Parts: sequence; C-alpha cells; structure tokens
Amino acid sequence: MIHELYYVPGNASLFPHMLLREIGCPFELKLVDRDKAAHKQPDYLAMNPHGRIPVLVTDGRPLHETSAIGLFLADAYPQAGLAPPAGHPDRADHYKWMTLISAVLQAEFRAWFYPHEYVVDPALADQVKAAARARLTESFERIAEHLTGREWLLDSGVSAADLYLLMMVRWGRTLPSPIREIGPLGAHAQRVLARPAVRKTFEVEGLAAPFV
Ligand SMILES: N[C@@H](CCC(=O)N[C@@H](CS)C(=O)NCC(=O)O)C(=O)O
Repeated sequence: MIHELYYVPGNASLFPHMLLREIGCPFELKLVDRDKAAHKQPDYLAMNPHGRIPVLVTDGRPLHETSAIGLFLADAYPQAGLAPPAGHPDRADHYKWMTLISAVLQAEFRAWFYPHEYVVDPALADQVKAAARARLTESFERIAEHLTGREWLLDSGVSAADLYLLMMVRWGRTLPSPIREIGPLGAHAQRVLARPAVRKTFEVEGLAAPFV
C-alpha cells in the first residue's frame, strides 16, 4: 500500500501520523498550507469535501475523518497490534473508545477552538467556549476514572485509541485547567509520549515541549 498523509503540524493529522510511524510502513507527508487555505481549494476539496485536515490517500484513494483513518490503518496492518483483531473480546471496546474520542472529545474541541461556528451572534462565542470547556472537563473526568489503575484504555494493551487520546490531552493543554492534570491522564499521556514512534512524530512535526 502507498500512503500519503495530508497534514498540518499538531492538527488532527497528528494521530494518523503517529499511527503510520508506529506501524513502520512507508508513507509520504504532504504539508497543507493552512495560511493559504489550501484545504479549501478545489484539489483538496476533491479529497475531502468538508475541507478539513487530515486526509489519508492510499493507493490513490482518499479517506477523511480522523477516527476512520485510525481504524483503517490499525486494521490494514494487524501485525502492528494497534487494534484487537476481529473476534477478540476487546474489539468492541476499541470501537467504543475510538468513537467516543471522535464524536465527543474531538467534536467538543471543535466548539472550543471554533466557537464562532456555533453561534449567530459573535458576542456569544465566549459562552460557547465556557460550555465546551465544562463538557470537555466532565468527559475527560469519566475517562480518567476508567484509566485509574490501568496502563492503557484496553485491558489487552496499547491500541490506536491511546494515541488518539494523547492528541486530545495535548489539545487540552489550551484549557485554563490543563487536561493533563485530571487524574491519571497526564501519566497516560507520558506513557504514550515515551514511545519512540510517537517521539519521532512530534520531532518531525516540529512540536515543542511541553507536549501536553
Ligand atoms: N471530522 C473531522 C474534523 C477534522 C478537523 O476539524 N480538523 C481541523 C484541524 S484539527 C481543521 O481542518 N480545521 C480547519 C477548518 O475547519 O477549516 C475529522 O475527524 O477528521
């Protein structure tokens, strides 16, 4: 398989980038020039009509939606052990975490980072941010409860969902009370950050410490 990842440093492309390096397969990085709104141009919209980052092109076929890219890559390279195989008791839980991170955390971060999209009156954007912050904190608290006494989200070991969660905790450093301070979330993030493939990803994207 030949992969190209359209990315912007630190954007949602960070998760599939980490996965590709964990897998160790060849891939090409395609930097999207957000300053020039390259993701809103016809050639990019042909790959992702929503004009968002990331897109993974595999053998010429584009795929968007961060969680779908993650599930696809984990299944495409089972030898990397990033998702429990079909039939494994943890398989369903992996779907659950991937979906929760995408549909709840990532969606709430959209409201946190782009509050103007959620209101007609721009003066209300701060309220959107305050509500998103409260919902994010509550959701992370539930996840922290689950992680208490565990190394990884799944009983069976590290999975793609742990890398996805790291990206969310990283984004959570922009909240007034950083998400890393909630229960074991900071320790979990450091555990993921200690992985050589993850460290390499941050280095290649030029992301500076503190990482979360
Ligand atoms: N549902 C999309 C959302 C991706 C997303 O919101 N990406 C952000 C960057 S982290 C983006 O493209 N922002 C630029 C924009 O919306 O114009 C996914 O899961 O891939």
